[in-house]
Amino acid sequence: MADMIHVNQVGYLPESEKIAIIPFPAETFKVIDVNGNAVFEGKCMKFGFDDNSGDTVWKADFSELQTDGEYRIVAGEASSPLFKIGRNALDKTLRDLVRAYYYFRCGCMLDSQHAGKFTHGACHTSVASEWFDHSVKKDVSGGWHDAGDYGRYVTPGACAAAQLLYAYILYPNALGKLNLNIPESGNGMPDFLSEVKYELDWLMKMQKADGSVYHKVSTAQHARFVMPENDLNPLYLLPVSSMATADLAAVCVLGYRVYKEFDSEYAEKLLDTAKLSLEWLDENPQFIGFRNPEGCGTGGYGEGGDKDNRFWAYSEMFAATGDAKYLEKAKELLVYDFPRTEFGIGSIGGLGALGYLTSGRVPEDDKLAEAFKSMFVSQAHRLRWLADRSGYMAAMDERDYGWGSNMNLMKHGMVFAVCDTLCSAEGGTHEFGVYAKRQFDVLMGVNAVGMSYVSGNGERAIRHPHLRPAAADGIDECIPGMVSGGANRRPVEEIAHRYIPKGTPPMKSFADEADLYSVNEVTIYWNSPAVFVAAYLLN
Ligand code: 9MR
Ligand code: 9MR
Ligand code: ZN
Repeated sequence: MADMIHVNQVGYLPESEKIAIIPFPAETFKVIDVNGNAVFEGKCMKFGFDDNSGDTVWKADFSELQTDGEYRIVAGEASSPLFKIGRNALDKTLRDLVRAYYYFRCGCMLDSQHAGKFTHGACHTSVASEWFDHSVKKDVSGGWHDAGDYGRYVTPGACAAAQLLYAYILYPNALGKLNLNIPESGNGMPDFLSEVKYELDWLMKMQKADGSVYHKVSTAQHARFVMPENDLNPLYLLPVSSMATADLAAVCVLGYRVYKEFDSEYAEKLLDTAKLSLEWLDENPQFIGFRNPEGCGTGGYGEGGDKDNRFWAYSEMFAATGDAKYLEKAKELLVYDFPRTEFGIGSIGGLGALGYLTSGRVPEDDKLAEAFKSMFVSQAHRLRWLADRSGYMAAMDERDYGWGSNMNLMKHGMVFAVCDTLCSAEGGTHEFGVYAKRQFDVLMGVNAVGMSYVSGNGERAIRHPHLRPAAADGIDECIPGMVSGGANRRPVEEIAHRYIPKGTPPMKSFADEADLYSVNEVTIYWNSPAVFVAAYLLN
């Protein structure tokens, strides 16, 4: 990549910090406008060797340039992709990231009025049967496909919906007025919430009469690369897990908090659904994990325990109702040592902490609230340390570059954003805001492969994600707004070494190849933390 200069390929807000990364020796750089005129010149600062990329890099700081326009950075013979500076520079990206959920919709047709050229027929509408007893059948149509595959799994779905709802709670200015051009547009509810509702409606269908929740619905094996309406294999409901049950309760009661302002009847339905699942959890304190039964090869999403899931559910229930008994239950779970600052699938204690902190029921100087805040702040300190020693300003250590590394990147961005938004009483935490922005810059092109990891956004954006409709639709252009999993130092596909030779540094272990699902798949829970960070930046 010695000929490349790395920038956020969509752009920068005018007052924001702006730093290009140059992976070759350069003393000076210029910013040129679309006519080739230099509008800014500066000196490059040597950073030195960056472990995770293997690059020796120089920084080009052009933060002073605040004039609206479209530019490139040039140094020596090399130039960067085109990017914008302006109030609206990130607007399309935020909208695309959210509109991606419309493209993930299952159970309905995507028509050209809303989907443009990326239409498809209604999919996965048949009734599903229980895996171990085919005579038990249920309509569980709807929701979002999980990812590049067509499975619909409760825990990742709840996690994505919750991250989106928290983005809305904390950054309503950025999200509340988005015009998404979805079938529900103009119905009186913010489009953003209509889209999330589409998933909540499905999640509620996954609940059984006794309150427990099926772990997932999918075909027995992943479909071939066909359009969703052509995936006609039978659908199965896989056994209940306590994680799915707790996550469903948590996200429904969180939904109650958000939707009651717009649709009280719907909000009550969410609350009742959550209560039923919580009662089941009370009566079933044992961990019920999940493993694919023999013959089922779709996403597993097993977890080693459910204390974080249960904590999240009780914390949300307290936040919504103020009932002290739920707070007691949540506190009892804090004797277990699950992480309190994690927002992603598999470890979601941080969502419980957010529930408590945003409940509006926390007295001044409350010990528990202070404890949560100081955990976020110390996590942010650790992440800042990582970012400061990264040539690309990425708050990532070597191990973070695994399957779905861009989720880690954006989760870390969320920690910085949450510190800035909720923990400022701690003093001095506003300094973390710029680190949230830097993680977003990394996603959008300030990385060692010089790619924007969001399809349709940036001159060198991913174009070939592992995404069945994108592969099967025969359209050259990629569905926009999809976040790639990103660099993975241990890709699992046998053919991966053809694209990513052994010994490639972690941050460079990427190829924009549809075959590489452990590198370049897209998922609903990799988009959601990116929506959160983008909404933070635009609020
Ligand atoms: O497309 C599937 C993707 O969503 C999963 O993340 C991945 C791992 O479970 O599996 C993909 O499906 C592959 C299957 O496991 C094996 N045959 C090839 C399939 C498509 O590449
Ligand atoms: O995102 C999941 C990743 O963390 C795991 O390492 C991987 C293997 O279990 O599975 C990923 O989840 C995939 C799921 O199984 C099926 N849908 C696509 C998901 C992303 O690749
Ligand atoms: Zn479908």
